[in-house]
Amino acid sequence: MTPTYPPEPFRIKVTEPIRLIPREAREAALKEAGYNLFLMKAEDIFIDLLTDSGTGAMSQEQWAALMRGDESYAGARSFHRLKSAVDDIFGFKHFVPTHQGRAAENILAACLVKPGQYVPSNMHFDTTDANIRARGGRPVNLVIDEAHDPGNRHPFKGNMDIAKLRAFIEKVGVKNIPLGMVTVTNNAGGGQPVSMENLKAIAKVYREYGIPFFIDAARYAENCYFIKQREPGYENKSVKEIAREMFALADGMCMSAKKDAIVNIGGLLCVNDETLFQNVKNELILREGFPTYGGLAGRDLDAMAVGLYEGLDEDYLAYRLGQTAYLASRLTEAGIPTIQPAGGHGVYVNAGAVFPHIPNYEFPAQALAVELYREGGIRGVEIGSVMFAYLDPETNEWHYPKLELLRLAIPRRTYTQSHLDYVADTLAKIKSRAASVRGYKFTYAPELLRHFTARFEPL
Ligand code: PM9
Repeated sequence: MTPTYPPEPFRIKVTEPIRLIPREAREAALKEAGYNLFLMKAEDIFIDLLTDSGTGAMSQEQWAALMRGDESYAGARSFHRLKSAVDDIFGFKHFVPTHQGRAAENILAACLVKPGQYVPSNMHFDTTDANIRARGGRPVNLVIDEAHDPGNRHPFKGNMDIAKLRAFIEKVGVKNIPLGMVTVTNNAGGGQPVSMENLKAIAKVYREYGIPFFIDAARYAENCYFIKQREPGYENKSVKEIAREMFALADGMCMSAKKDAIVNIGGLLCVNDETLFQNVKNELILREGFPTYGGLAGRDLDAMAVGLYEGLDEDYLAYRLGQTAYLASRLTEAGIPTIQPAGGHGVYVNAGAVFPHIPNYEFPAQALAVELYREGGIRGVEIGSVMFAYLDPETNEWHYPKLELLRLAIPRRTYTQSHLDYVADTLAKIKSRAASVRGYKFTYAPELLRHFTARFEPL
């Protein structure tokens, strides 16, 4: 039974018009963009579920905070307001702001990763994966097997397989692992949470081997709310207390603030180690900006300071996770297979199962992304072989991800129940003509992060 749609814990004060352009115009727009939805004009999109990153609605308090922005080059009041929030919520010794999450990853990889070294995680997301590869490193995904089974309703499908982690460290040797990570929630694997029990076990293993432990914290607040809902012993703790417990396990974290800090731009890099912090600052100054603004305007720092607290609000989190659960349930009713249970920030349609006749090298999830736009002007994002297949430099063989997914990411505080109903109804229409849909081939693809700029042709 579909859960009740949660009433939004806000009302709408500003609106932004959206429109569905005619079918022929959608067809022409697809062709012009080389069938890559990243290359389309946003004005040609009706409902945009490409990403929940930087696409949410800021609150009245955040807009007010923008006006307080102190644009001093060094030591701005905005920095100190952000520092007070970051220290309070995360509790690391040091931090720098960055312009977004990948900038924090780049700095971390520049400071720690040498060619040939490995960085284990449950699953790295695309930019983390690419930043490690860009330094000659090897990202390694050690998520539990249940993560690859879309129907398995394990409550913490983002967990790392601790036995695999130990075996991996023993196999490649500690000296070849400059840092270990975990992504909360696990975006590449369905927005699934990691339990506190698993986080403690991960921290224990990394500590035992002397490997610095970093959390990719893009959606930490959603992860902590799942812990509160699903993990015994946490039901009476606040999400903020759970977050403090989680970060106390790690040596640092990198975070795209465009997700759970509900800002349009921004990121954070936190560390405990003094020497690493010095190196981080030097790298930051070279690439981003002075350590008290890190590539952002003072007003952005203020919006982030407010958004960090709003992202922890439990009424908001209940509504947010209720919204994704509602969409997932509507799709299940329509017979559309999705990763179960629903993720925190989006619903992941199992495109490989919608189009079983399209092989992974003809990109079934890309085909579904194109159909969703063609049918209803809706933009999702492929999380499958376009994004994650890679050529192994040692064996010269292509490796394909285990699942071909179309992610429908829900921007924060942006769309309503009727928008989500429209998405579910549109997917149901595509399902009824699924057998006639064909795959795609590349006409252009760069080596790293190819999903952003690749072009395709229908087969
Ligand atoms: N995630 C997302 O849509 C935006 C880029 S890909 C369309 O999910 C994690 C877990 C992320 C993430 C971005 C980043 C990078 C790091 N870790 O986009 O650079 O999901 O702020 O963050 C995107 P930035």
